[in-house]
Amino acid sequence: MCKTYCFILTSVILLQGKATGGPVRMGYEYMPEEDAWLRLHIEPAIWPDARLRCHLEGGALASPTTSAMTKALVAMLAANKMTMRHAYIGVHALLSKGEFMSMEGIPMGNLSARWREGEPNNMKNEEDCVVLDGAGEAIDVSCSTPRPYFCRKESTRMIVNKCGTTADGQTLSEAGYEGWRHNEPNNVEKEFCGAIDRDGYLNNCPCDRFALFICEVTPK
Ligand SMILES: [Ca+2]
Ligand SMILES: [Ca+2]
Repeated sequence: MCKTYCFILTSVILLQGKATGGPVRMGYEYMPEEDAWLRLHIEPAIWPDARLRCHLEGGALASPTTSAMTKALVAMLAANKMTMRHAYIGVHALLSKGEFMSMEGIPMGNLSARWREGEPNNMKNEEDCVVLDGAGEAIDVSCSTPRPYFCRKESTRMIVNKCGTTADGQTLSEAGYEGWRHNEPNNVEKEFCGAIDRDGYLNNCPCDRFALFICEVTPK
């Protein structure tokens, strides 16, 4: 039974549901055809910032890699009444002018989405990023105009926790350390994530607070 807090020691993002479907916080929707999670960020950002934001969420800018992906991205625009608008995808030509590829390095020609008629036209010689429109067509655009954007997270990167456990599912006691700061966990403002203060004491805090973070890698 969860107490008044949920603790995730190594994750700054709290996710709910199972990796195979349930609702996930932060606006991600599960896509069974790809076994991946997608999110349409409505708040506009320039392409580099959109890329960074997806990365900070543990994913990458999404690209229409398959027809199912294209369909899903178009459906997300429609669900947000944005069929007449565009959103950034991961396709760009920032590494080599005119050679558009996805974040995964897949050339545009091997992706599912097709260029809108007349595109890419590289207007003013500054269109190195790509948006998807409500019809599922791609348009090259300037990277420096704020626009909505799509993020994708792989299912295997979703960490599902029980309340009061680390990212590995251990209780703090099992993990070997539960040195809370005096009067913590206090859950003063929906503090569902865990942090460690500079002096080594644990503290619960809101999951949307910007903070340094530590990753743990298991040697292969
Ligand atoms: Ca264009
Ligand atoms: Ca606290």
